[in-house]
Amino acid sequence: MDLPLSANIAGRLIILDEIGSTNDELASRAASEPLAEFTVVATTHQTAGRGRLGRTWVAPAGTSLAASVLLRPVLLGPVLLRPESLRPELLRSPEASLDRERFGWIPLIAGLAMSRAVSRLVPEHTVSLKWPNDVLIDGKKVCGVLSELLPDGSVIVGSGVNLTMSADALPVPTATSLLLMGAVAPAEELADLVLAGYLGELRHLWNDLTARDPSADIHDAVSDACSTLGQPVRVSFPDGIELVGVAESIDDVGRLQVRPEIGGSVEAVAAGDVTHLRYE
Ligand code: BT5
Repeated sequence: MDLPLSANIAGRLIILDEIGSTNDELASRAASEPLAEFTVVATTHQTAGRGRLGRTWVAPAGTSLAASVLLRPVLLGPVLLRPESLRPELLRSPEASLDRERFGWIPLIAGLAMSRAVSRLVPEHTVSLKWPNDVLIDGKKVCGVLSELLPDGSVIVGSGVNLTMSADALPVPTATSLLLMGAVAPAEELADLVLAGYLGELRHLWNDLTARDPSADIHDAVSDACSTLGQPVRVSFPDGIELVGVAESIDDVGRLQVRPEIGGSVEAVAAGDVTHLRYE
């Protein structure tokens, strides 16, 4: 496979015919060799794709893009540092120097970057971001994002995008693909358009997020794109507890602010599965 547009934008682009998980592959390469920021591992045949919380990401061979991007907030490039942490002795100590609070923005900017890339290919449709990590076309999931922190403080952001799946090949009824939404092109061409668009947008957003004086633009752009806001939602937490309420806003560290249906004060949700109740 050849992805010429994406190769121009990635720091380094590693294209594989087949791989278990692009996130795992990038993590193992990052552990064994120094890799530049925006190194990307991509394939259209991922055999052991992972979702969040041990779930699986499934796609028939050749019908989807799986791409993982390496972000290095500590060691290279723009840094996610507080100004008071800019002492040289702290630069290689993730625990001391990373402003972890702002890591909640990483899946959100990845989802925003992907929703912008996807919307160019399906201009007739409504593309939105479902907090925290799904890209939806007309309310159906076309892309999921899995962000993972490595021991050295680097972050891998993996995205799966459904390109040319037919309706009967969709893994779940809540999914869709670019083809089903009218983007007609071979999978390889769609993969390159999506990945190049995504990487270009992600570079801008990442630079903005890691600027020492980040603008409010990211907060506004993510909020504008996020179809979860204003909706009745059910949040399922990893421990099994559920919260039903209305998603009101995203706070300054990327958490979803939910006003409980049963009353009480607004709860800030950092991690959880959100169901849009209007779509149930
Ligand atoms: C996600 O998890 O949505 C994150 C998926 C990330 C996949 C990428 S591919 C590249 C990189 N390498 C990896 O190994 N992973 C990343 P979550 O929110 O937990 O959603 C998972 C759920 O989405 C599943 O339980 C299914 O219900 C549904 N699902 C599985 N495959 C899907 C698909 N192809 N399209 C839409 N929904 C799918």
